[in-house]
Amino acid sequence: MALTLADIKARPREEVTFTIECSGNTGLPFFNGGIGNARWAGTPLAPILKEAGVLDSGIEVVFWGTDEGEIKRADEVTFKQNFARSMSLADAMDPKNILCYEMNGTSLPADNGFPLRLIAPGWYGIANAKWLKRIEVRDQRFESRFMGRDYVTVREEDHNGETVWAETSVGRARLKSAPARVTHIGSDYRIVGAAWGAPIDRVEVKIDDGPWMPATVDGTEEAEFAWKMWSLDWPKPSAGEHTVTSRAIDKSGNIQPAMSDPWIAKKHTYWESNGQVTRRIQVS
Ligand SMILES: Nc1nc2c(c(=O)[nH]1)N[C@H]1C(S)=C(S)[C@@H](COP(=O)(O)O)O[C@H]1N2
Ligand SMILES: [Mo]
Repeated sequence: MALTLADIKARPREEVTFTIECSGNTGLPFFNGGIGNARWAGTPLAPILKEAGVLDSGIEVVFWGTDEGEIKRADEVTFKQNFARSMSLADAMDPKNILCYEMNGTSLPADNGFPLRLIAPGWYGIANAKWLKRIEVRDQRFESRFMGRDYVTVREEDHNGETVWAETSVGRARLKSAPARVTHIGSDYRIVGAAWGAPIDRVEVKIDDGPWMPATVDGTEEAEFAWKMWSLDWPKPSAGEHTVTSRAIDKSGNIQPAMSDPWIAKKHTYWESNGQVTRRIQVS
């Protein structure tokens, strides 16, 4: 099935506000800004797959981008390949996935995937393939640099006392928050930040080694996949360096893990890092 951009734009339109986080956004000082929120518009993917006629043997959907690079595998096999990411057929058929041609009310910018990208709400950045040129259904699990070599999380897991090392392809977004900035008017300081990755119940903030304090979470934005902004007043901090750490708690009661939590500490690659983010603040 071949579709022009005009064909795709003529199909039913769907919008979603979705915060995309790069799975490499560690929260460590060298990379903590790899995230952004936008209003994306496009047409649902599932009806197109259905119209194309997926065979019973189809299990995996591959999204190919126009960007390409040289691949050199550990076994020395070398070749040129376009960017490619895949999803199981069940994940791809999620009615929330859209083939997106608009960002914040304007044509998708070149950097963000013009003419067309996948928007897969609830997934880390890498799943949201940009510059799409082909979508195909295959009857085998698909491996590529961006499925099976890069964007692979290596985690040491405890299974009833036995250590199991698991290598998994980066998947769905995880519960996370971060302090974004500290503002002040005179001596009245305020910490503002964001929380995302799961339905947010509340956010708590710790200054230096003090107790966790409840932040005020902005209740106006009800979009399921959009980050929530939060703030905490910080009256009259003493001069000098302080640390500010936040943790999000989701509606099921899960708490964003500390960096020392085994979930983070026993993860040996930097992908999918949803540990608590600590920022350093200089008050003068
Ligand atoms: N074709 C293609 N799609 C891609 C990528 C890429 O390199 N090529 N990078 C991915 C990664 S790692 C991220 S974090 C997001 C970034 O999306 P943005 O540029 O709209 O923020 O795009 C994803 N889609
Ligand atoms: Mo990324």
